[in-house]
Amino acid sequence: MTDLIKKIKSRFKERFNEEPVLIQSPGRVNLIGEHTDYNDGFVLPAAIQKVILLGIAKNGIGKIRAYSEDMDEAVELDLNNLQKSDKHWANYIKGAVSEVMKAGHKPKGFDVVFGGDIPIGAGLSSSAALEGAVLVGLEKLFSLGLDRKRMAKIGQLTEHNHVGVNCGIMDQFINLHGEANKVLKLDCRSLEYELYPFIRDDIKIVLCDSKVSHNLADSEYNVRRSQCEEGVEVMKNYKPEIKNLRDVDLELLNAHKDEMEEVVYRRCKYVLEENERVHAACRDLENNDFEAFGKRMFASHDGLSNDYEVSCEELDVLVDIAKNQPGLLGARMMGGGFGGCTINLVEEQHVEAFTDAIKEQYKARTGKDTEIYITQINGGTQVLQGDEADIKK
Ligand code: GAF
Repeated sequence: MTDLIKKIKSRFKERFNEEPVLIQSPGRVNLIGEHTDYNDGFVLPAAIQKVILLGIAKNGIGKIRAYSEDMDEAVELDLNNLQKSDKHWANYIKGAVSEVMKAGHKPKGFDVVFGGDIPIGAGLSSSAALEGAVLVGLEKLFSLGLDRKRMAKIGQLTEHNHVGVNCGIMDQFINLHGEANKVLKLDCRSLEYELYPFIRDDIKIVLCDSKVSHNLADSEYNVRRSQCEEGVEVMKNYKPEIKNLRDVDLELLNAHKDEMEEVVYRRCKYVLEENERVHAACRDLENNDFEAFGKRMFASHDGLSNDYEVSCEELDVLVDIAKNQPGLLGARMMGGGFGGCTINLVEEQHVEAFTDAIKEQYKARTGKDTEIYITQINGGTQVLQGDEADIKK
């Protein structure tokens, strides 16, 4: 981390001749509760130690000048005429600023340099990390009066209006509200949340990166969302007060199963079951019952693969290999799907053998290499001050 801080500071000095404010912004994992957030359901994510570090300072020239350390690319945007950038990453910055302005705030020109170690396209939410870092940075520089919930909503609007993914609020919310050693159960309707300690030193969170990212991901994501809405439309005919799947139970869904396409039924059924799994998994955490927790992760994966159909061969293979390893408590695909990582709970003494087995067997079965990340749960986005910069990781 100290190296990253030095790198961002010296790049900032070199490009803009300034001392920036430094923001540390994490990636995320989700223990359970997938594709439930945009149905006003429940999720159980945590912020992790993989981070983006962003340096930011006012520039007084009415422009956004941004430089990505990892891409080695720079952009310059006019604050009074924010155009879509041909650099994909710049649209997260441009989008966040546009949404802040749309909400009536008036940020001024600023410079940004950022880089980090959240793998891109691995489903660890590097995009929400960039949005969170920019928003916390803008608040720090211009005192706009944005609280963290508001920032999470603005991050989500950035995805909807400037990236084209109709995502839920999980990624942006956990990025801004995560706490070290705790998972966060979020009610995606009320945005109320509870934190659950996750401090078993003998159990590690191991991420296996499939290293694939199928380009179906964004389009199919939006299709899933519409299918859930289609199911809701049917049930609204019987209970007009229903707003979305949050207001539906299995009994009602099953009663009207024949009035919707079979695929729509399966999508809705998965979401209702997954919400129940989140509640049950939190009870498992309270009881320190990681075996039960792990079983729910497998059930979640089955639902995502068979009913929600957002897995892919590589993710299924990773879960299948994991299932047979000693010390494995639970495994599932994580995030939007169609690639990215699986999340695995592994007993510490077995982590090394687990890692070796996954690497070897994944290669043998898919011809591909995997990368394994052993993560720890960290705090949400924060401004680093002075020496703090060195002790936060
Ligand atoms: C992606 C989205 F951005 C989240 O909002 C969430 O829907 C997730 O996929 C699936 O649970 O990360």
